Amino acid sequence: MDAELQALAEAIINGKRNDAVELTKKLIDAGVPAKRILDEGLIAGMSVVGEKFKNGEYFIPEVLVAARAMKAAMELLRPLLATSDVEPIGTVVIGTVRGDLHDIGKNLVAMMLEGAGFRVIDLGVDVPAEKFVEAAKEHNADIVGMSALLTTTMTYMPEVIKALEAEGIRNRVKVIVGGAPVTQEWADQIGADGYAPDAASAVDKCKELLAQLKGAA
Ligand code: B1M
Repeated sequence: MDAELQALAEAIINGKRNDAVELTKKLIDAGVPAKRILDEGLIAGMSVVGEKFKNGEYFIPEVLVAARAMKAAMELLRPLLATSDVEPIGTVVIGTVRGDLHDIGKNLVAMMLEGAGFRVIDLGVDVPAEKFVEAAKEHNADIVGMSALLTTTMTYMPEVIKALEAEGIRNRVKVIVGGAPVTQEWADQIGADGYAPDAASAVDKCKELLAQLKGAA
């Protein structure tokens, strides 16, 4: 299956949506675990796209078609990552912060959290602080998750934490942050409760934060 995974990565790199969908179907049918399809096919391909964008070989249109191909393939993996008919273990409100339109990583985190049994309220992209606060209150969230892919938008994360404080709900929600430019140091600096470098670790971290929250209750 290594050749098919490689071909899937190539389909993402070349923005071939139909090929990406067909290859993902083929890999699922062959019993390749969804996590492997994600890591070795989709994410591997998107990393190359990022490199090409960085070194000027690709421009926005190429990146967009690659992103569309990745999104379409990810939709096929969604049911495999999500569990059904189980009482949610906790509620996570998640979004990409204001000014930032990147949502592939955030969607992946949301999907994996759903798969791990969390109820996920996805606020989408370009989310202002007040929307995070409103949703956290409305859905009685345990965790607020923020994603940022730009060094210029990660600086908005502390604004959301301040807004949670101003509304008096900071002590009853845990905050997790992530996204390519985000680090553990940044999370510590802004007073977030957790950081995760990837979607699988985000699930572990959210479970840990939930346990802390329940332990404190
Ligand atoms: Co943009 N872009 N982009 N882009 N883009 C980056 C981020 C960039 C690093 C590319 C580069 O220069 N090499 C660069 C940022 C530089 C910087 O700030 N340091 C960049 C830039 C500059 C821009 C624009 C400013 C370009 C322009 O217009 N001149 C512009 C900004 C638009 C905006 O947001 N306002 C822009 C636009 C776009 C597109 C719209 C074309 C498209 C996004 C499409 C979409 O998302 N629907 C796009 C893309 C696709 C990328 C790259 C190529 C790929 C991002 C991606 O999807 N990665 C990216 C380069 C790169 O990162 N290699 C780049 C795959 C995804 C699975 O990984 O999102 O990191 P990631 O998510 C991971 C982890 O970070 C983590 O888990 C995920 C899964 O493992 N994670 C979390 C993410 N969120 C988390 C939350 C958590 C925990 C973990 O807890 C809540």
